[in-house]
Amino acid sequence: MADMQSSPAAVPTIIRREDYRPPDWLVPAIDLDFDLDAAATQVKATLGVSRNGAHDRPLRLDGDDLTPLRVSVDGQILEEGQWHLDAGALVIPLTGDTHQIETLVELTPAENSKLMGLYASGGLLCTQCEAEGFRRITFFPDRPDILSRYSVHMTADKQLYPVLLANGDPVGQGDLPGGRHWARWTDPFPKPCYLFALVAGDLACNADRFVTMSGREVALGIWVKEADLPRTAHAMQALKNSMAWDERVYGREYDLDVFNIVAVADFNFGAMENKGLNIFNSRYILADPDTATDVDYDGVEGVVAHEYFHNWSGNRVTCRDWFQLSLKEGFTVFRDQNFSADMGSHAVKRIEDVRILRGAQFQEDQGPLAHPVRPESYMEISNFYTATIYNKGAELIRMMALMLGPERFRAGTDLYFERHDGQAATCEDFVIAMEEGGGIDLRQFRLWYEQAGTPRVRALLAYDAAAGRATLTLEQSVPPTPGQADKEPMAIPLRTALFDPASGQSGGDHLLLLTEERQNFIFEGLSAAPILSINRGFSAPVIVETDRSQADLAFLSAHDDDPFARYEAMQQLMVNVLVGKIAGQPVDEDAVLAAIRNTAADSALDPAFVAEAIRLPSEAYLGDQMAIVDPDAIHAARDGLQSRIGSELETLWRDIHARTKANGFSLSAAAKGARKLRNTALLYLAASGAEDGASVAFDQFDQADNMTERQAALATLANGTSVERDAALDIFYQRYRSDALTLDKWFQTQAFAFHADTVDLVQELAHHQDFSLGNPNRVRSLYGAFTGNQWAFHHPSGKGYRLVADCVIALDKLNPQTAARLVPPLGRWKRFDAQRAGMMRAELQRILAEPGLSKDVTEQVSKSLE
Ligand code: B3K
Ligand code: ZN
Repeated sequence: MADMQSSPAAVPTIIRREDYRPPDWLVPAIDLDFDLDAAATQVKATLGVSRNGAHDRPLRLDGDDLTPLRVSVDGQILEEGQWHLDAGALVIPLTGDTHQIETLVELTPAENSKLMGLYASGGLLCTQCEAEGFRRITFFPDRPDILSRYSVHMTADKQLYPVLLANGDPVGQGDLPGGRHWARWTDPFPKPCYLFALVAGDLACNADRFVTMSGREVALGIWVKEADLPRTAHAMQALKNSMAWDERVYGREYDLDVFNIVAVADFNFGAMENKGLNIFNSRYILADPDTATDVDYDGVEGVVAHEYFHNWSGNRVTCRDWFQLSLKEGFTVFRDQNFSADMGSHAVKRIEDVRILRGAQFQEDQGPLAHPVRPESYMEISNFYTATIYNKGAELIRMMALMLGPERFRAGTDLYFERHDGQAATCEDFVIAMEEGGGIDLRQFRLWYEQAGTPRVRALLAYDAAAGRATLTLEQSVPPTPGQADKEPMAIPLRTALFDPASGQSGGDHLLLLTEERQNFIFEGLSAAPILSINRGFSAPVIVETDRSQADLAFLSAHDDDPFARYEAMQQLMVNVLVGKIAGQPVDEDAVLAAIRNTAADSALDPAFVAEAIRLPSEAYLGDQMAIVDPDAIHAARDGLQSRIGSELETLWRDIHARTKANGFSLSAAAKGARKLRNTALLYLAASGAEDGASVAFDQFDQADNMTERQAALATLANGTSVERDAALDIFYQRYRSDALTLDKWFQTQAFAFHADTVDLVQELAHHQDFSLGNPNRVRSLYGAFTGNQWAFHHPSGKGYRLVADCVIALDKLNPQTAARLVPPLGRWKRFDAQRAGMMRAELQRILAEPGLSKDVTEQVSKSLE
């Protein structure tokens, strides 16, 4: 493998979990000195290193794209020949057990288009190190089980970079000759290098304070461009709520004197939990009613909480190696999901989270990139920040929490934090803490970390009238996934209830634990054949198949007292009709119409829940229910049903639309729910074919005092071909062309549109003067949205595939991490007809043939072709 590595066309090395061994050298302390400048930044690093155990291996410091300008050991400058570079890493033979190593390198932040390491964004200098970006800043053993104390000194031009921030607490600052200044920050908590951060720039601060449960005062700062300050209030409130919530729910208190957040415009993902200095994609900080939708507001709240919660689940207790990524990510997603549920509606939050899980993770689990929550190998770790690690990982924690109950789960997390504080831990450590702290045997449950693929559970209910007994037979199977042909049965917790059709009542909730391939569960004392409600609250991330009739589903959609199960019954009712229609079977659309009418008319229900329940399943979700996805047939069937729902219930939609019109903007749950329902009513009204559909949508667009209603109206218009469509798109563009985050919505809305010409329009937009591959948000708003538009992306001409492959090839040269994220939609070729599959494969092959392809894209494409 070693000689292959040195050749540029080499197959990238595969890293395996089983190869983990403790580090040869530790770095208890590091001192960094940055002479900052966008064109040339010098970084001097002084590492105190100590030999870990008895061995004679040299010190190996990872480096990516770095040239050592000077290397010294214990104050002695080394000659070339006393060190060497191996695959970018600096290798230094050392004789003693402890040494001081000093290196000097020069970086060019302004040219760093990968946005990993130190880079320039909109006049700022900032860093991103997770997972392996620190090696692009300085030579260092870049692995999460090396924990060091950091002291960071920065000098910079005072006018260009008046604010200098880093991890931990500020300990000094001052002016220097030549218009420069300096600052020093130290972080008392040992941390892995992926949590290192610095920011330099001309920033304004929304400053606030939080008093912790033990009475310590923490200075909070959200740093943005001066003009964006008015858009930071929601993020600040979310931060304070998160800090209080983590104290109340997990007993976790913040530990430094300051907590800073910086918003940057160019960022590869949502945000980053660097110790004491979170760096955010500005889309998860900035919000005001004119530019942010309710979904954006919730996104800000959820991501601020997520990054804050990492201070304990991720920073104080970190990961031993990157195979353990879900240890911090799954747990932290679970924590942020519950926080958001507590801040709003538990029912609606669960529905939204399951929609995301099914939309992203179930698809991943069915395809060539399926991997376990704790993977066994990778080429490029950046490709493993997936829905499986994050969202399925969160479901694993949720199942453990459900089986343990709140008190025992808390005892488990207390033990976990206490035992592993200051350590780099494993997923296994977490499970052991649950077992010991909570008192539960999780031996079989561990399979959830090991086996990829979404389990299927078949549930059949038989009723014996004479005995008054129902027998529920559950059968499970876990499909084969790459590298895992045969699977063991899993431990699957299924919340279940049986409903009496006459009274509409259930006999209560049962937590059934399915552990065998096939198992019977008996229910006694039933006077009539019951109706099955299963996987209530989506208690396990599985696909449940039942033989429930449409009448049973209609009953549950009206009576189930678990809101998720009620929503699910409604969705299943719609899925059955649409999938049946596509297969040419006779179907009862009227049952769907009746269920929608009843749900929409039930004034006891939360409007936000109603909006979720009456919405048709997405085209992608319908595709997931079919052996071979037929995008055109799915679109036609769904569109047809939507129009019928629109026209037959037109009066209802007009009533809802009129009565949900608010008098002034508010972010209350009631106001958000009303907007959600109003937008759904508008969608159906427009789908009805009513002559005034486009003008009602245009009026909403024009009169709205908030982005939630404005964007929904624009999206509704974008699906059609009216003159109002063009007018609204033009007005929106003119109004927001200089506001990048809002202009993203203009691109995204068009790429999402159900419009016969979407693929051509996306091609045109890729050449728009405001489109740029340099900004990941802009790329996602156009190409990311487009690949999520099943009907358009899978245009029978194959134009959509070519467009995305062209983008992957061009973007890979600038930003491989973001380019690799566009590959999975092409990798799903096995799910489509032979013609589409052939064109998708051809595009993957075209990408793979590109010379100089990154490790990121190579891994995703080559796995997708297998
Ligand atoms: N931990 C970061 C994600 C880093 C992604 C690196 N490719 C944000 C988060 O999950 O909180
Ligand atoms: Zn995270």
